Amino acid sequence: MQETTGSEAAVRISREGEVGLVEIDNPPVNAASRAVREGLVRAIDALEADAQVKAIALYGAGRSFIAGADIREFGKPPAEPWLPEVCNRIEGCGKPVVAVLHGVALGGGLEVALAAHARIALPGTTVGFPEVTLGVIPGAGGTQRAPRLIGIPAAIDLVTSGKRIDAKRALELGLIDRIEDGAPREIAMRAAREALAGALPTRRTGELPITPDNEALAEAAERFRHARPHLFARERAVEALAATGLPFAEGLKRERALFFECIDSPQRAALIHAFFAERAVARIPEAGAPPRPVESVGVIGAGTMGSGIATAALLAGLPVILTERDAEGLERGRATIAQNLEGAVKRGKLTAERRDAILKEALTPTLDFGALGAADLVIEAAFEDMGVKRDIFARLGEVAKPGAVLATNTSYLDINEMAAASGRPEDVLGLHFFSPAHIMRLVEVVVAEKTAPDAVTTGFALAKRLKKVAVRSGVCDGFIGNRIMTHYRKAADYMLLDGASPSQIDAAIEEFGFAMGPFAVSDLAGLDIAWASRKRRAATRPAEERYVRVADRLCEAGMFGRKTGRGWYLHGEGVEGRVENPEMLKILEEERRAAGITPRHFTHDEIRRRYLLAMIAEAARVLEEGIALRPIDIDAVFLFGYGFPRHHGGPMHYADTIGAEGLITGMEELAREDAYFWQVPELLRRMAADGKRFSDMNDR
Ligand code: T1G
Repeated sequence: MQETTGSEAAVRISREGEVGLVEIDNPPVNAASRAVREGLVRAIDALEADAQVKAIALYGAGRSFIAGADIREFGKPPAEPWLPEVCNRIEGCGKPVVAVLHGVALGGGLEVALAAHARIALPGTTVGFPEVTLGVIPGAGGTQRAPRLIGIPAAIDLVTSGKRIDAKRALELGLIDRIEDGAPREIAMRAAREALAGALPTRRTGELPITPDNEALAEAAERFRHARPHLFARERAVEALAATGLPFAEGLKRERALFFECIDSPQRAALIHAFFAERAVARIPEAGAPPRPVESVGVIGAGTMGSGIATAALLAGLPVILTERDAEGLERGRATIAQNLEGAVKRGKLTAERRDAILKEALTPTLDFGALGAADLVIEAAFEDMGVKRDIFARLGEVAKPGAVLATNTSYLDINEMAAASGRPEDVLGLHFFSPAHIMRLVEVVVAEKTAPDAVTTGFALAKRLKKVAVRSGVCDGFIGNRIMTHYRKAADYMLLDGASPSQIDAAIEEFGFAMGPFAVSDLAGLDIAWASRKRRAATRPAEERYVRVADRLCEAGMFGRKTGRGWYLHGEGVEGRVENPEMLKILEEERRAAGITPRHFTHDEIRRRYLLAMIAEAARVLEEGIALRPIDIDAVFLFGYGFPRHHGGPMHYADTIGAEGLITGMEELAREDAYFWQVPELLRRMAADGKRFSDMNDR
């Protein structure tokens, strides 16, 4: 007999002889929505009351068990039944309850499983407590039940890392009792019968004894008190785990209180925003156009970027035709790709056999430009010079097969010019990768005037296949990320000339949560890259724009940073930590004197305020001009391409914590010293007048 419970039939029960089956069906990931929670309670009530039923089994429909609480509900008033109550109801059931896991059982999903009296996982299942990555802690008994099964040290590792582990590791730890292959429903049937026959041991997790380990808890508490970034939720998680020293019911109450402390923290709002940002950016105007099939990729240019892009495509299982102008360059590219793949083997992302097969069969290095005619999509990653790119696109327009998408990896040049040179502008777009291209997740998909909608969705589909986060950008100098970065880097240079030092500015920005400050990043990337941009823009730089020459003079002296051993800092053998380059300090001194500047002190707070205000101001203009679709797209660019700290959610999410009025006041104060640089974007004034936040513009 088939019954449905829960408003959307999110939970269905059925009976097979003495076994009551509970199927959770809430696509796409069986999130524990209110309907699922209500359905689970009704199911347990009904099956416990049914004298015919002697054992119960829970399993998920579709691709997984339960992927966790419904994070769309966070920040809204919690609706009953609460997940911890559902878990207690399952655990308190008078009949054996077995959970069968497949796909994923994460967060609240794993907590439901731990509340069952036994757990079986299909091969390939992954489980974990990702809550801390969302700024919360397991709030449905996970911090109280997991330690009773796997011990406090393993529970600390699992809960505070947010990592996912596979079924084999879960079995070793004791989170699950068995790994069995087959269909979840069949395994559920069999497991329930085995539980009845005593062949599958069952027990209430909450009743298991706990082995105290105050030393491990104290060490973790100390570690996370000083950790960078300082994540509020990780500390609360350790406190919740420590509550296992209380009677179980008390421990649950303590966990719940700590969970709500996290729900109220700004970090939770930011981390959830970052989670949804990664997915929201896929909602583009062209979404209705089916992408063109891409079964092979061509890459023009075997330099660092070309080799990185080729590596990313090869790792995604795509064959790559790699071209260069000369054999030496081509060999260098092939060697770089081999090195990149070796790194993937070392990181456990690839087997050595797969690496060898890729290099032997999937990669085709060639000097024959015509070979690109076989590719469904070609990415140009040649020298950043418009003349070079125009020639390439003119040849590509001839050589590439009809319907092939022609992409450029340029970081700021005008794609419309390349499109025109190709003779088939509807096939041309930008795919702006970030170095190292096989590691950094961001790709800016730059839509030129005549780019066809299905070329855009082909770019998005390729990015997804490469496990990248694609963000749609319009055409302007620097697209979204580099354009905004160029602006806030100026704010850093102004502070440098006015009295701050590179290491002070870097330290202040790293305290905010960036892994590296702007000067350290510049030394790593190479000062010559931005130098080329400044020289290109020199002719059109407005007279009223303040210009700092320190970086140019470092470049003129060949001091490009790490690759030359000297830049803002000294690098190489024997250099301990961050040592400012004395020649840079001398140039800085000369430039200050030439500008008649008496250096003044900057606090870290002021450095952060100026830097972030400049970032937000240019971001608002990028939004106003329609270069970015929504504020959340700008957040995604900075979260996935520029190391913006996730626990601040991105520049626009962070801007909302200040509000339009506060931003305008801050900019107007600074405009007193430099009216040109600190012009207030019109959008901010409209937002202030309308009482709007950036988040109000994310639903477009
Ligand atoms: N709640 C609501 N929606 C979710 C969701 C969730 N937990 N997980 C995914 N989605 C949406 C997602 O936004 C997307 O929607 C669609 O599902 C497909 O997701 C009490 C408090 C499960 C590994 O952190 O890690 O439980 O954009 O594109 O790549 O202690 O989703 O298509 O409209 O990511 O195959 C803990 C988060 C919550 C798991 C699948 N659980 N999700 O990846 O698909 S907190 C998580 C994931 C908690 C308890 C606490 C992944 C996935 P749309 P997708 P995928």
